[in-house]
Amino acid sequence: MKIIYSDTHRQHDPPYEFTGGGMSPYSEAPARADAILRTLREGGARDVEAPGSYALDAILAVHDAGYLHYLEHIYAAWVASGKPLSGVIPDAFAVRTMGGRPGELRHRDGYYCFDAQTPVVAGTYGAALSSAHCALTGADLLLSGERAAYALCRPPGHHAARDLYGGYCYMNNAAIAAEYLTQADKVAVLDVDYHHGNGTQEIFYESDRVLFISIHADPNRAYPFFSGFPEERGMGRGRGFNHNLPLPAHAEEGRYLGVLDRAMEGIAGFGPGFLVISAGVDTFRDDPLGDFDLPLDAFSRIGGRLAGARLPTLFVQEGGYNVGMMGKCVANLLEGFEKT
Ligand code: SP5
Ligand code: ZN
Repeated sequence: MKIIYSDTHRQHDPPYEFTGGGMSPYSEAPARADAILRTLREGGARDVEAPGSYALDAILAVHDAGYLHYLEHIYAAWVASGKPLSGVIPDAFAVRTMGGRPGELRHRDGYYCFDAQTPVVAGTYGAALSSAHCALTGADLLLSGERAAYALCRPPGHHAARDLYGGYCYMNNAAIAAEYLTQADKVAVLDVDYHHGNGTQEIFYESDRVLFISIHADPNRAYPFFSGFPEERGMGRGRGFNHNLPLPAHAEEGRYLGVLDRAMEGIAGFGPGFLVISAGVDTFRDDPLGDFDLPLDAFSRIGGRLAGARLPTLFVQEGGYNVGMMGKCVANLLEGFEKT
């Protein structure tokens, strides 16, 4: 299958994240995408293409205009007010009833952000835009009749909501691609990243054109903590079109595949024309951020299950933090799909 990739991701390279009460090296590093591409090439992949160019409209169908303006300009405003070059990390957040919005851009950090682990640096906006373009290019490949495509997106996207960033995500690549595909037919988004895809859930919460199903670590113990519970089923026309399937710590392959089978039944019942996979591989047993127990070869079997839907399928890269092994996880996932 075709791989869509751009080097532009490298310009998003924050030195630190604020997690666990202090600064540590940024987990969502450029080496992740480099490792995936290298492994896929070593496995014989030759179809690597650059993303096409798109008008901002395709992104504005999912994200708020003021939000995109903020992402583009906040770093310069932050540095101009004497703050550190290492990146924008807000220290006051617009939570719950605090919905007011300061007039000046430089005071708006924390209005569009929900955690302290997702810095904005000079290259963030360009990299996030290019990442979204990779997903859109993959969507266009499906529209032109390809059975599947893999968008090697970095930064990832599934935590980003209409006007909120966090969880290393700024633009919701999978949601942007899914929304774009709805011009042709209904779309199912299946999120298999270890973390709940809170952003994708929020974006399609009131939609009956996009079904969202997420299999993830129970938010009672895992990030993003405030979203991803089974009671969240959608609203209005979207009621019944959002499904959260949380799993306990140390979840093993048998249990995982059982839940995946339920998700695939839900997708078949919905009858979409396209399947978008938020493909995180932080479910791997040796991932530094996860606590599931999936061995490497589980990813081929997961890929096989996904292929069973017999739908044009777009894989969008999300998380995965074991730089030494994540390329193999992705290669197995895609091979398992292609062999089925
Ligand atoms: C896309 C995605 O997988 N986002 C995940 C965000 C979860 N962040 C939790 C971070 C806490 C662990 N920090 C470890 C620091 C080691 N450098
Ligand atoms: Zn994740």
